[in-house]
Amino acid sequence: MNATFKNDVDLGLSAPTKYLPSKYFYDKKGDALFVEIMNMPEYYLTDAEHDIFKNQTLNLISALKINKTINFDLIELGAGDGIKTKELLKTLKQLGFKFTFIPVDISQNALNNLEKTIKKELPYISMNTKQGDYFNVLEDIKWFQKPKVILFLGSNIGNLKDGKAKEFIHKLSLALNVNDKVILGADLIKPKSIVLPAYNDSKGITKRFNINLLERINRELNANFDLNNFKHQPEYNEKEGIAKSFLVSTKKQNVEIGALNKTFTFYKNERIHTENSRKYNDTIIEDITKVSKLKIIDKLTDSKNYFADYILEK
Ligand code: AVI
Repeated sequence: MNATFKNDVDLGLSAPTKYLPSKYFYDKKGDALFVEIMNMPEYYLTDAEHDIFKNQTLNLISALKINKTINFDLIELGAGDGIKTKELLKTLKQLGFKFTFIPVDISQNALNNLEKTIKKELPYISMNTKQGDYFNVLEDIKWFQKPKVILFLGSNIGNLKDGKAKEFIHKLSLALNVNDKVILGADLIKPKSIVLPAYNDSKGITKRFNINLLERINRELNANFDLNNFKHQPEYNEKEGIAKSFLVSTKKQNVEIGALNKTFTFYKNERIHTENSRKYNDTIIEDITKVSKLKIIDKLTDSKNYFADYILEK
């Protein structure tokens, strides 16, 4: 993991347009900041998807067309804090469905926290956690024998560029058997006045979330980023539908990364692209899924029409 982190940081900061992969946001501090982000008033995504899971649980379950007599695996990719999923787990159990909940996350720390809360609040749920990168985990779940329902919620897909998202959906499809289902959570394209504040909150939590990536490089790769010399700059335009985050160097500066034995120069106003958060409509989701054998069979939206959970079937 550390070797990949080191190589990816080297690649990103050596590129003509500097970037850092957003998957590295999620160390222990980043996980905690992301939980704070999900609870902030500006970050409408969590409430919107929670609205679907809480108020349309039965519709969601019937859209999945699961056979009650057969045991299945409910696999959540990028499990996070599980607040939405708990609504589904509770109702599935009440209705007598038989399943094992398998949350997958890149962060072992996030999985440990989730396991603790599920054991405390829903002790009757059978659960196995799995740590890993989504792409790698798909190779393993391919061999699971039982029918599968995959949860890929929170618009996590939006952090992948469209090409990568297609590759991911294609790989996901290859890991599934006929009749297996996917719930794909997607934040919908909407005006800048709603989207941008979600990535530029008034308390500066998203800024700390971005800056933590530089702190992580300092901590893990023995670097000397001066965190005061970078500012957080998100942007969004509705036509493109992608919220983008940047860290901007406020002056010309050199940064040494000990683990790479290299010095990187940042010019005044030079940007490091840290994240894309794509927003969707039906056409984009159809385009991303059409490369695979997954078909859209249903779509549920929240009461404000901010967010959609697409039900896909192989
Ligand atoms: C995890 N992912 C869907 C979040 C998003 O909205 O792109 C990550 C995030 N970045 C800044 N705020 C939240």
